[in-house]
Formats: sequence, C-alpha cells, structure tokens
Amino acid sequence: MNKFYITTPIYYVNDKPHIGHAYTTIAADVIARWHRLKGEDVFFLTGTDEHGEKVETSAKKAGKLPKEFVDNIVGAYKYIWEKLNIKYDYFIRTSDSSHVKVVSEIIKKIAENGDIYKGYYEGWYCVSDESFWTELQLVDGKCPSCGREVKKVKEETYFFKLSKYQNKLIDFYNKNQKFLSPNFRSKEIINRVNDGLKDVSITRTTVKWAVPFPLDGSHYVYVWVDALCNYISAINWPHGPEFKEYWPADIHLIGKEINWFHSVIWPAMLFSAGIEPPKMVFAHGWWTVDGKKMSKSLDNFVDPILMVDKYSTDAFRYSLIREMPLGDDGDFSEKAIVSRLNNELVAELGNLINRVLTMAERFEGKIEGEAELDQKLNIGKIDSLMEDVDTFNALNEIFVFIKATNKYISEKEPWRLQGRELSNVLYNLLEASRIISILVYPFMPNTGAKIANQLGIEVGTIDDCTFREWTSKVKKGELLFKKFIQ
Ligand code: ME8
Repeated sequence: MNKFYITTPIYYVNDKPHIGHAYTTIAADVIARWHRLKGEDVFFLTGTDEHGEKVETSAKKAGKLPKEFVDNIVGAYKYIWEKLNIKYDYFIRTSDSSHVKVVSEIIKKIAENGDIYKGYYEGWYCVSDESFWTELQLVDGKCPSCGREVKKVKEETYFFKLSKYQNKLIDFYNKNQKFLSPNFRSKEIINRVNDGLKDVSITRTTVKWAVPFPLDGSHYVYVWVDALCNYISAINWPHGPEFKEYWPADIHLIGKEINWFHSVIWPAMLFSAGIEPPKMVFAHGWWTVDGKKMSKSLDNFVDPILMVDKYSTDAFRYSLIREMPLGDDGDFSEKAIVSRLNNELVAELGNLINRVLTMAERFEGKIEGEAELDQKLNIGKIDSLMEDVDTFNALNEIFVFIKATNKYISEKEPWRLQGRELSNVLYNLLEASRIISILVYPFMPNTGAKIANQLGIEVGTIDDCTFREWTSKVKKGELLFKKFIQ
C-alpha cells in the first residue's frame, strides 16, 4: 500500500486562527482525503508552534504564564479544525515533552557532525516573523517580510553552518525537480542559494520560553529550529515505526513567506543530521481581504468560524479552493462566497442532485441503461491534477462534469420520455451522481456524504468512479445548499 505523509505549518499560538491558517489546513485536508479515497495509508499532520519571543510576549500582555496562555489558544485551533471538518491524524504541540526531546537529539547530531559553533550575533530581529535580518535586507528600516518594526539584537549565540550546504542544496534541487513547488517559485530560492549562504544563529539567550540548548545551559533553541523538527518528532524519529513508515514526507504545504526556512534551512539541517529530506515543499500564495493585507492595525482578520456559521462549512471550504490556484495570491471577499454558493453550489450541484433524485424517486421499475455520460468524465485528468497538488484545476474539472450532467438533462428532456428511454437517462444520471458524491467528498465531505446517503449508498473510492450497474434505491432528503439572500 502506498503511504502518503502531508503536513501543514504548525501555527503560532499568539492569536486566534484566521482565514490564512484555515486555507492551508483545508487545502491539506482536501489532498489528504483524496489520497485516502485512493486507498493510500495517509498521515496528515498539523499542530501548533508554541515557543519563542512572540508567544512569550503575547502571554505576558495577557497576564498569563506561557503554558497557560498557549493551552487556551490551542483549544481555539482544535475547535476550528473540527468546525471545518479537518481530519488530521495527529496534532503536534512543540511544548510536548516528546517533541522537546527530539529537538535536543537533532541538535546533538548536528553538533556531532561539526556543524555548530559558538559566535556572536549582531543584527535585526523581527519578533512577529521570529526571523533574523541583516541591515541590508531591511526595507525602510522594517522587516522585509511582514513590514513590521524590527529590533536590534546583540548577543552571544551558536551558529549552524548553513554555508557548508550550498552545493549540496543546489545539487539536491537539480535532482529533485518537484522539491521546490510550485515551479515558478523555485527560481527565487535557487538564486538566493547560488548567491551564497550565511550561517544561521540557532540559539538565543534572552528568550527563555524555548527548548533548552543541549550544549550550553545559558542558551535556548531558536524557535524556527525547534519548529521545523516537528515534522519528524510527530512521527517519533528516530526509532518509531511511524518514522520508518511515513518519512520522507510527501508534501510540506506552507505559505510562501516561510519558504526559505522549509526549502533551505530545513533540508540543510536534515543533511547534517543524516536524515533524508522531504519530497516536496509546496509554497502557496497569500490572501488579502478586500484588496488589503490582513493586519492588526486594519483589524481585518476574517474569522473562519463566522464564515462557517453564515455560509456552512462546505461552502466556505469550496469557495477558498475554487477562488484561486493554490500557488497564486488571491483576494478574499464575502461577496465571492455568496456568489459561488448561489450560482455554483445551489444552481449547479444542488439543483442537479435535486432534479435527479426527484425523477428517480418517482420512477417505478428497474433502472437500467447504457453508459453515455462517461464520455464527459476525465477521472485520469482529475487524479493527475490532484497528484500535482493542483486542487483548483481538479475542482474545476469536477465541475466540468457536473455542468455536463446538467446539460445532459436539458438535452434529453427526460420529462418527455418513457419506458426504456427514460430508464436509460435516469441510469446515466444516477451513476453520474454517485461518482459526483465521491469526487466532491474531499472538498466538501458533508455534501459528498449527503449525496451518497440520498442515493442510498456509501461514499465510494476513486476506483469506483466508473459507470457500472445501478442497484440502489434513492430517497430524497433535504436540499444540499440553501440560497443565501442578503
Ligand atoms: O509562520 N494567506 O506560523 P503562522 C494565506 N509558526 N495563508 C496564510 C496567510 C494569508 N494571508 N496568513 C497565514 C508560522 N497563512 C510558523 C510556522 S512551521 C515549522 C512554523 C498561513 O501562525 C500560511 O500557511 O504565522 C502561512 O505559512 C502560515 O499560515 C503561517 O502561520
């Protein structure tokens, strides 16, 4: 059986999750569910990044101890993932003692390999991104990634010899063309690595809400080094059966702003520790809201819970995936959700299933026929798009089939037909609906299950997406979607 290991970033617990976090996790859930429907042994990991200055500061502001503060926000994450129907296999928290132990062991391995040395760091630090910057990298004196204030850091530190891995990384990218995904984002990373790599500071002395540095009691591990290790601590590196089964990860799905950590620092750490790198880092694009970047000052973070309560889990999941290709940037607006809900989910999918069930329920007799609509279904194309992590085009292709099925009804005009002719059309429509229940399931699990239920069957697998005999008895239930009226 093929295994499939997919991860999301582990999110900072300084604040509540917003649509950006929801997007990555929904996309990973869609991909994981697709692979499960292919019968693969899937491991889907998400979790929380709990250490570091940002969380330490937020806890202080809230007047709480860091552990008490993070426990509270982790609850908000788990609650949202349940609301969004996210079926993860494991939730990692970097404050877990098993994770802390792995971070320590990895650092010892890297040190044994001669890749850690003591030095002095002087430069700038962005607390929001938990990242170090040189004077030259700053833009108007601010963080080049998020645009926020940076602060001067001058401290003794331990460095990781990232510079040593320049050639090895380039060689690795050349041999593994899918590692840097999507392809159009790979140039930027390759150019920066070719320009030369600086060793990176991996400890802090001033931040104490962190993993203790195993080589020196007055130092603490830099939060990014701690966080990246989650992908292997969660599967019990080095001796756990899960590590042997699932590593290397098939996809680390992340947002583009943390690509450098995942595509450069992480594989270099793994090279140093003698561990195989993941197969793919897929850096997706960024959402703005009504044309603006989400920020505290604009107070325009969109709460996924509000969206789900207003439009339903499936309409929200669907709209996010349907709005833009996974690699691109996009703009979020409620108007777009309403329009997709009313014009696509209600008018195309909901209407189709409702019409088919109404006709099939009234039909007396055996529903037999010859496959005709199978011509309109390109399951090979949909699967290969999903294998390429192209959830956007895969969903479009599924809707091509849904539209073709609606068109088949208007062309055949089954209400004018009788006997064998009517049975034939109904057979095609029922088989198409059964296959649609499977295809939409990874994107909209509630809807896929509802369609199957009304058809009197269980949601099938990808292997079941071919036209066969129709044997079930349908029973129309409630409408799949309700029109949203403002
Ligand atoms: O960076 N559009 O955590 P984080 C799309 N703890 N996706 C967005 C987004 C937006 N506007 N905003 C956030 C961290 N995201 C680290 C990760 S991993 C070892 C450590 C999503 O809470 C996107 O996936 O800041 C992005 O990479 C992630 O949230 C950042 O979450």
